[in-house]
Amino acid sequence: MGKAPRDIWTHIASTELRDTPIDALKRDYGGLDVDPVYFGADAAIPGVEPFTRGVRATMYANRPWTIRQYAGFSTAEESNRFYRQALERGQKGLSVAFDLATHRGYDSDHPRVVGDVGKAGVAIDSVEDMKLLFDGIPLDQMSVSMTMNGAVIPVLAMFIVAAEEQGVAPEKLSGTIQNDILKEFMVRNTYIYPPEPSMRIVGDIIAYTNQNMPKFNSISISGYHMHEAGATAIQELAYTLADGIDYVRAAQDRGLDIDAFAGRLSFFFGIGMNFFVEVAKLRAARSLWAKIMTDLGAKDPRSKMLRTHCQTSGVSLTEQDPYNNIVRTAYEGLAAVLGGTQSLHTNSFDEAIALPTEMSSRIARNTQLILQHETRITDVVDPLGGSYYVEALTRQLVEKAQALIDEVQAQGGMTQAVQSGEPKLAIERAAAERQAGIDKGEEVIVGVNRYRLETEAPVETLEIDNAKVRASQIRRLEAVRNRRDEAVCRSALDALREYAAMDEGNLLEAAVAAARARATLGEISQAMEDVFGRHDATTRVLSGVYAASYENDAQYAQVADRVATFGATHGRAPAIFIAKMGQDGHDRGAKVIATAFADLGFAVQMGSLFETPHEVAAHAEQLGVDAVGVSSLAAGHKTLVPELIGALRDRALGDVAVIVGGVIPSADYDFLRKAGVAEIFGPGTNVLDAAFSVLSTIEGRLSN
Ligand code: SCD
Repeated sequence: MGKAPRDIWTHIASTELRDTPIDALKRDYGGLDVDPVYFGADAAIPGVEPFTRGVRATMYANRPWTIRQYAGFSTAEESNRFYRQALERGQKGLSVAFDLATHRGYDSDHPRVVGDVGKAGVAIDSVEDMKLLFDGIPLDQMSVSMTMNGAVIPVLAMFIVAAEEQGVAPEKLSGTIQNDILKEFMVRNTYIYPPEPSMRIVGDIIAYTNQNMPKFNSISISGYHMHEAGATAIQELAYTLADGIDYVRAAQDRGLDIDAFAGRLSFFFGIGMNFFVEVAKLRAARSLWAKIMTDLGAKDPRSKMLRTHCQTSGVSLTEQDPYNNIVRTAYEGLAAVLGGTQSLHTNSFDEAIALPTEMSSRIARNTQLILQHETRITDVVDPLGGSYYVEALTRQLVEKAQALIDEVQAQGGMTQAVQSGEPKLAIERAAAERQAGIDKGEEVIVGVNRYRLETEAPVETLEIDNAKVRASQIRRLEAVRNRRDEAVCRSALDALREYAAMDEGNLLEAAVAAARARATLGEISQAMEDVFGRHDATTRVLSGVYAASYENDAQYAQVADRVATFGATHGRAPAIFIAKMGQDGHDRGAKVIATAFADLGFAVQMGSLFETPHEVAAHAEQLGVDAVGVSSLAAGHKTLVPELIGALRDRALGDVAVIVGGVIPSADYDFLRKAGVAEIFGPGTNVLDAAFSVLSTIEGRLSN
């Protein structure tokens, strides 16, 4: 006879609890006796492989999840102030958001990033910025997550040097670096180099942290961005775990022992509104990963634990009736916790509109504090374990995600699949189908396609003075460049370039030396770009998905008819160029619009990511379009859109209608209209309505 589940659990729980007796976890709810764990007949035990019920035996009964709010804006000083206040008010771990210039490896003085500096995250150009970011925050005590993938080498190097100059050795550092490049090629788009050298970088980081930073999680294998791009739960699970398989193989290929590094691989999932599916998704992820790691040769149970961070879903937030977002986030946060997350970010309610304010950040943080302190859900481990529904959903997700993982493996793994573009297209197809379902009212979004308010009260939003941030960054960059020993800095950069070219040596190790010598983020990135080149992705637009979802729909037919009439009158289809400007790589909305408009009969061309306003104007001229549709989700619109309109006018294209969509605070509408924008579409816009209105604008301009 094997040991009873409770005995096995008690044994592991005692280790986790150290000196605390297990009975200390028992609760009395006004005469109701509550144990820290309950068992069914299936013998599934929390803290035991395959960890479906959680990676720890005692879970939150012993230690709650880490409240880790993702934040960072404008300058290092401002972000530091914000972090310190958040930590005083109950936050437990840090999570740094960098601006898009930093993500893409550009210093703040680079001409391509004029609209991006300090927006949507903090600008980091050198070790001096990194030191200011963590000023007064002891890095041997605080675990720090950094969401960085493209410029991961200079950022991690600067973090290591900033800690060193605080007197903290690398082995004392705890935290996580995202370092997940495969999903960047698929959905998030902050890559710099082509896939192959990018995978080498991932491997170098795993090897370096394995050697020097034993408490640091070398990667955060992320499904969140797939979720946000519109992936189904099955796709998010399968592609994320398949990415994980490739990272493990990449590390094994360089001779690392799986049990030496696997315990520091971590994950990151998105949590949306489909409550029980999200709970089951995390349970399924753990059980799938345990099996995958066993198959890859792991022996140590710690190597098989899928430890994860979660973030509530940004795309589930609405611009309309935005206080509803507080409720949505609370339910999503609850799902993440019932699913057994290790760390959590809850979104601020105004994130569909602008950057979070102090007030909205406080509510977001308090949402977790209330879950931890008031609801008592931390008292019992995996309280949904044994629910017929949740267990059945978990099993189904395991099966279906496994089938998709097998499909990817049969094609040679995720690095191959990413280069073929298939997973990206599959996710885009799912996103377009979902959008059509919302537009048709089949999926109800309260305050958007049902119960909509007649007038929306304005919400206070935070605005970053981007020009001011850029000016101050440029001053600091100049000071760093003036003060450093140029020869030492050059030779460190040369060594890094050589490591890149020879395909040997550890790039992070070389970058640490360069960061110490005060080489800037842009210079360190450029040294590798000199060898690897910069990746230029081809943009593909799906067709037919929207049309198929709208078969026999009267409104769809009406808009398509009007587009056809336009064609008959003008001898050509209405032509629109969909543009993404600056370093904003969020292209889900742009892709959905491109697909839908093309299906409706528009002639749609989509630009590459990361274009400058002048490049977009040049395309518009070349293609002879009637309209340029700008999609902006990273707050660069007030700089980039007027520049585009100016560039169009310079080319005598003042008649081309400029249309803006995305995350645009309503307070900016007037500014944009005065600058010459014809129409603005916020989140939650019905795509058919948008198409109708764009067509009317184009017709209006042509008849003038
Ligand atoms: C935990 N511990 C326990 C325990 N629970 N010990 C005993 N009993 C229990 N019940 C121990 C753990 O073993 C660990 O110690 C320590 O407590 C900390 O717990 P943890 O569970 O490891 O928690 P944490 O340190 O917070 O780490 C969580 C992750 C980590 C592993 C998930 O990778 C992480 O923090 N990730 C965050 C990633 C993130 O913030 N990403 C933001 C992305 P040991 O370590 O000694 O074992 C934002 C983003 O991309 C937004 C979108 C965008 O920008 O596009």
